[in-house]
Amino acid sequence: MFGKIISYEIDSNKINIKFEDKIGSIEIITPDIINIFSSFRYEDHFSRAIEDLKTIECNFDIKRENDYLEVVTDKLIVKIYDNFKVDFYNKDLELLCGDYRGERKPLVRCEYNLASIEDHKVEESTDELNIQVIKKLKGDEKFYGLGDKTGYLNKRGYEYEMWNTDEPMPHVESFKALYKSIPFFIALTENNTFGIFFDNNFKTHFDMGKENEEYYYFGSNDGNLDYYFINGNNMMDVVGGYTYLTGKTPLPQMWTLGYQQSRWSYYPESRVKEIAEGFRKNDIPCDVIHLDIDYMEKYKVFTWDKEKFSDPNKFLSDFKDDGFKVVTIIDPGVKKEKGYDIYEEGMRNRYFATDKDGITYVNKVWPGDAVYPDFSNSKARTWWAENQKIMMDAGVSGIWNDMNEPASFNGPLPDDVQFNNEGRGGDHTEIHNIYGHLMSKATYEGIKKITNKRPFVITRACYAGSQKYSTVWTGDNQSFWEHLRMSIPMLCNLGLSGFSFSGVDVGGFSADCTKELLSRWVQVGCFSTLFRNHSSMPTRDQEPWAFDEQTLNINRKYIKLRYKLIPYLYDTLWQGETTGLPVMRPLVLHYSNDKNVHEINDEFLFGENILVSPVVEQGKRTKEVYLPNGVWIDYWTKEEIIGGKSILREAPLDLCPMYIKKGSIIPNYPEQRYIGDKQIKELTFDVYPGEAEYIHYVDDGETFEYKDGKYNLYQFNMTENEDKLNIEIKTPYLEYENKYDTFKIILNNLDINKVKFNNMDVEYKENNKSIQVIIPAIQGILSIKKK
Ligand code: MIG
Repeated sequence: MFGKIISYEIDSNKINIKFEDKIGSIEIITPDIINIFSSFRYEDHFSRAIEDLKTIECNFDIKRENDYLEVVTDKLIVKIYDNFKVDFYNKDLELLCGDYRGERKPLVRCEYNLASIEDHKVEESTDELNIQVIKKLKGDEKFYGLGDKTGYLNKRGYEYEMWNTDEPMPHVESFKALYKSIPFFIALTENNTFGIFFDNNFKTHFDMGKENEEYYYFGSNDGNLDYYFINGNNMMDVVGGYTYLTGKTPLPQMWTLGYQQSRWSYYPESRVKEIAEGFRKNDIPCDVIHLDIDYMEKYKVFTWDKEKFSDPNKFLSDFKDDGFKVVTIIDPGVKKEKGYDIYEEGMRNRYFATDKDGITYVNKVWPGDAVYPDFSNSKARTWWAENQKIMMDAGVSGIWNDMNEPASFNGPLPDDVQFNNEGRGGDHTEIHNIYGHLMSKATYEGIKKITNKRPFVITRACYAGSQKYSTVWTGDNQSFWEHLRMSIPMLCNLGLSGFSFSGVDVGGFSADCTKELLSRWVQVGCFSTLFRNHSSMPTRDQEPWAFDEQTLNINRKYIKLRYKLIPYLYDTLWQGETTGLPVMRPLVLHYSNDKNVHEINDEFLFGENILVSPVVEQGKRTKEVYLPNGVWIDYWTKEEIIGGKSILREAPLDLCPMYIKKGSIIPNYPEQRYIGDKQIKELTFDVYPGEAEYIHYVDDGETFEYKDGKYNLYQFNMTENEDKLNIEIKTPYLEYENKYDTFKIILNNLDINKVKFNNMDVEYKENNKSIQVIIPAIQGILSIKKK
């Protein structure tokens, strides 16, 4: 397609290469990130994922060899051959990622009679694509990422499509597409790791070595050839590189980390209050109740059904005083109804998508005949952003965007539905995968401007980069054990794809939950950033108290554990704003040198220090737990276990196996009914002696003032030897007015003689296997003499 290399020219960080038949370019974004580009539709990237391509000025050399061009950065050697074949090497001349030179060899299937096999169809291979990059498989590659795809953690051997899909059938591992399109994956080989981000928002295909053992490929029939090779010393670097391009999950308001209760739908007002009372009565912390589509008048967005909620402002403000926030759902579909202001305004200003003749396009969703806001029109986005004021003024605290694949009841939107496409014009094939992305961006920007607080937006459909604007959930799962099991690899892969703030419907959306399933689900849900129990309209109740006393107790135990861990979670999110690392992490992210963890699907890390190995099978009361190298402490018994092996852990129904890495400092909150219930003047640190560095971060938990420096940092440095444990506490930065008075330090598994803080003896309490000391929250050295 490209032909032979003719010549090249350097244009700052970019090298434009003239091939016989086409121009290609390679751009050095950073010494580790290289962009490969050729225009098939647009001259520019026209990226929706990367809003600010931060190209770093860096040194590179280029020379022409016999049959290739060689580009050398501080980290990589890139060789470009005829036909725009590209090979990436590290500085040791090891091939990291090479283009495959042969033709694709589609799968050979045995011949079959179409009629007889109708019910047993297998997927046909994807034909040759206009834009297609075929990469060599070296051997043992594992692939991770790709967003919310079903199945297991490692995507090797499967094929996927990026086409945002609302699929009402139970999600199973053969699905090629779901609600989200994140065309990014990480490859892990014996010695190396790298990532590839194919920034193309048309329908794209990814074959991770299914068609053939010799190669994997990705491609599309439209858009540009535009991908980034992201190098890294380890998987963490690669996630860092990918989020350097597409953005990091920003720090949310702290209350969004509390427990959230939802159902389709809680109404009227009295029912919502009854649910809230249920939490108080049963001594279960809760921060948010969600209102699903029935709060609206005839499903008209930005309206209230006054029969169900007679005075939303009063209701929401009283509710807030009681410590409950309300999040309301907003779908994109705007009811086609004369006199409905949102519809009329949108029509007047031509804010809706049209058919190819310019007539407003109509399909059916919840309100009946509905029109689709054109979020690819910046004016329509501003209008949508301003509409958020209606909800914010009423006292709503967050917005939940659903149905934005976009979904439709009258068959899919035709390909030729027309959009503004930022003034360039474009059809549904181009906008489909970014519709949810642009909707959540508009929602985020509106809420930010109106409230000046960190917006809480939840979206179902999205594209790469939406993590900057929105939290995500994995859509309509079912109350199946299989879906509890699958939630772990799905959330882990979403995390590797940049989405740190994500979750699934705890208890399952469709189908009826059981008490055992809910008991186990809450043990996983309490470790996902978005912790929301949600269920579909006709299903049986699944609030924490909907079953028996035991189920209630288990819910209480894990929801309280979650609230205890909020400062640790918040610290992890704060760090993630710099590193891009997610909260829920597959073990392979930190322990990729240990082959045993490459395919662990039923275990994960919550931040770096807590390993969670939940039970995800009915009836199981033991769990095989793999502990990677190092020493791990059983959270419940404080038993120390040497890692690098599997153990069998007793796991009665109320116990989720959890392990803390030796050398951990974990901040804990006291019990609260909701976040902000108490002014926290004493912070507890749950310490697992060893070597550790930890930074605890504090800000107002709501606004953007932290960006102007209004925050506090408490830094801990722990060192240990035979007879001493030292914790050096520093306060390198204290610019936020609310400061702690004291720290309560819990030292686990220590037999001690004496505790001193800044050389003064301090009293300590012994409690079981732990020691407790309370010290002022100031700089100093806590030194503990062991027995
Ligand atoms: O067609 O608003 O995934 O969470 O409860 C169903 C009703 C529409 C799908 C969402 C689900 C929500 C439901 N919605």
